[in-house]
Amino acid sequence: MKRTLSIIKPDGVAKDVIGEVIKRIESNQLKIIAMKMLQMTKTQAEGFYAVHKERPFFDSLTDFMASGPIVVMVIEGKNVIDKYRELMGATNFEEAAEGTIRKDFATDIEKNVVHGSDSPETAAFEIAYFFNTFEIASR
Ligand code: IDP
Ligand code: MG
Repeated sequence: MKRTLSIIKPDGVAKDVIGEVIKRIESNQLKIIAMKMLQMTKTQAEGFYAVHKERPFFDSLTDFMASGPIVVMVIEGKNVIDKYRELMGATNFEEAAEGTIRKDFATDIEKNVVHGSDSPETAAFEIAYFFNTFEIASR
């Protein structure tokens, strides 16, 4: 699998860093092959983050993810899953490396600007959660 799902979360959209995130993707040899803006319902956010349903932050996280518009993208490239997670930085922005998206724009462990799939299996599930095959370009 050389595709991953990226989300610019509601805080990232509110902070007007959509262009910044896209610039970092495109300037690191990764290609956007699908993209749209939408707002999830609470139920859709719960389905997306179902793997975290036992976590103490699940209710708050899914409220947050449904709180405003998000930008979802499919990104393609060599080693894209690891590469995009490297561009994002650690979950906790305080631990994120210099120059990463979360280090530069996040202000909260929950509201951390971006999401990226963490394995080929989750990428397949997460891409199909938002896009059908006709919505994904081949470039
Ligand atoms: P990831 O987004 O870096 O893969 P995960 O552990 O998969 O991190 O957690 C999913 C999302 O849940 C995080 O991006 C963040 O928004 C939120 N989250 C993770 N850990 C915490 C926490 O300890 N408190 C509050 N929110 C958290
Ligand atoms: Mg994760």
